[in-house]
Amino acid sequence: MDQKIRQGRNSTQEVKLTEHTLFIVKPDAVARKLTGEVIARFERKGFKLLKLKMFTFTQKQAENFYGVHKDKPFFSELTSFITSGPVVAAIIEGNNAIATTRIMIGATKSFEATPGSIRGDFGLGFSDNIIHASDSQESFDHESRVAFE
Ligand code: FUP
Repeated sequence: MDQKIRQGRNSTQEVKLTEHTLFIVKPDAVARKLTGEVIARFERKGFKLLKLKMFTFTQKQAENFYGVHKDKPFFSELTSFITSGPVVAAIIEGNNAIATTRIMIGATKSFEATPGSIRGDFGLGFSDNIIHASDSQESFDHESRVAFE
């Protein structure tokens, strides 16, 4: 369900109420015992945790999960990193979940991510950048299917 919010005299903003998104605490963050810190940020923000799962990606699952990047030069680095240890996947619910979560995680390169964001506060890596989050409804549908299959 969407709701229009007035922003001044002539503009409105669409807010997607009870939208869902997926985030994955990556192997670097699980190994550094940051899982609780990361999940807590989403709970404190007001999101509702709907599903939580700890698992280790198989190579096949990783290639499927990151299918959009299959022709990129960094694809094998990406899949070898995400399969390197356990991850924690979560599905959360809340207003504008996809866009808000992307703001909360920060820029892809952790060393450029704004302090206050998750990557900005906890990491310096690129592949090893603490957290993944879906960037669209389409990627949420695909990624949540792979992670919770
Ligand atoms: P993000 O959505 O912020 O996780 O970033 P992308 O979907 O653009 O990239 C997916 C993952 O690939 C990122 F976590 C980082 C990694 N990556 C590299 O390792 N090298 C690159 O050149 C680009 C991305």
